Amino acid sequence: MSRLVAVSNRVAAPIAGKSAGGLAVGVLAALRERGGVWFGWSGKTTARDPGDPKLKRSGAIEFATIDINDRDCDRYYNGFSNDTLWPLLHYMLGFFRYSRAEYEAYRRVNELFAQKLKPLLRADDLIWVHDYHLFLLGSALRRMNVAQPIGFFLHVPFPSFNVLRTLPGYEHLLSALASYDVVGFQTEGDLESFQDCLKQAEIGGEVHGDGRVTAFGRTFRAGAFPIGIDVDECQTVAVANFESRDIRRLAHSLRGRKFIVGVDRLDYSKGLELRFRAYEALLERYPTALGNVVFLQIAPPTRTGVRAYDSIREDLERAAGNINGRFAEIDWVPIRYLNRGYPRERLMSILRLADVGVVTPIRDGMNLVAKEYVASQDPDDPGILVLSTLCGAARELDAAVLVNPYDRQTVADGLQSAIAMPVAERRERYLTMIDVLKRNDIHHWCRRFTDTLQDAASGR
Ligand code: ADQ
Repeated sequence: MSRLVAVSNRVAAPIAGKSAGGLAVGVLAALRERGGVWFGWSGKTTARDPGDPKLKRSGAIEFATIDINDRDCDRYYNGFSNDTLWPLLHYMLGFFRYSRAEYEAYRRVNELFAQKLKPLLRADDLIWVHDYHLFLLGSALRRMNVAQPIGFFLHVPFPSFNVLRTLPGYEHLLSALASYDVVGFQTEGDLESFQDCLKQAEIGGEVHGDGRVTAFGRTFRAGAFPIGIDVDECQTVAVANFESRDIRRLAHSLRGRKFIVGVDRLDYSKGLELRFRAYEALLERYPTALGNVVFLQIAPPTRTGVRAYDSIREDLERAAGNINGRFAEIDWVPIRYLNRGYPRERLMSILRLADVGVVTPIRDGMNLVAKEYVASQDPDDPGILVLSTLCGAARELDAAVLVNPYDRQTVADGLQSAIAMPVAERRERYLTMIDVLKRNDIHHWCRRFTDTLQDAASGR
């Protein structure tokens, strides 16, 4: 079997007690299954030439990391990746900002990744590039005569042409994607948006019926590969920690009240303030909820230093303070808002304890927390997922209570129906969803993508 070389912006060696983002959870699971190399940024910057990658082995995985030049790092990461591409790809043009200098830094960092990765490669490697920070890596590697199969997976949504063309030079991104052998998206909808962009007159691409597309003089595969989770691991971890002191303390503090949980990175795409306001609407509309429901939101800060992220924390603290000030009683606080990460084991048990999991992003490629919430439930007495229609997970988890996150009344009604749902209906919905999750788990996702890549490359 070929060696798998995964490449992403950051490399996340598993550290007990530290939270990993969605991409890291997926890449780690893929590499644990078949071993290989994970290459990416160390998180450090340097004023000198970054030198050779630092190598560190942990079990079957070799971690290879490089530093990035001081002058490019902020423009590449905070700038073009997170202030330009992230809002663009999430259809949130109100946050979109563009600077030519930041794009140039992004291009240079993609080149640097290619230069430092090339010497580590073996002839039979499969290279799997992850996410929007590295759109240009495939074309940079091809210019350096790297001939191994290279695939690209986008963890976030792919927008429609009318949104994409907001970006000056969007054609460069599309043409860079044509250097890969396989380009993967989270949903059929994202794939269709991509195909539609290629078919525009100014691009002149062609979509063949068999999963291949031709554009910029190359024919390659483009497909939907919805990311899954490790269902068994999730269940095992959730059960194993359920009797821990922390979880017992949390359960005791609820005093039999209904328990709603939300777990997200602190990001404007996750719709957290709208969610707080929807919970406020629940307390306004359903007097039985007063004193009888507790909402716990766990949201560790990310991307501190990116302008748009600095204000979210304050907005949320204000909203939580408002709602608690308005409704709290001497022995009941309606919202518990925790602004920090949690060890994965504890998190899965918290999800298991919750009667309702609320996942209401205003745009999300997939959303693994939605899947983890379902997987961590007790099959005999499962909780219910209230899920945004605007995330990739809603395609597979259509037995959840689906809501439009912009409509606070609908979300409030959805929360109430989840709280009041009889156990027979909860079990039925759980069985439908767990079946979907097991059929498309993380191992299936990884195998499907790497098999497609291997296959595309042999037909090349
Ligand atoms: P993210 O935007 O990071 O991922 P998500 O898919 O929900 O979002 O994954 C978050 C992961 O981090 C989950 O596994 C969750 O358990 C973990 N996590 C979140 N908050 C945590 C906390 N407080 N403590 C510990 N762990 C925490 C990106 C895309 C998504 C896509 C994934 C995977 O934005 O749309 O689903 O990649 O492709």
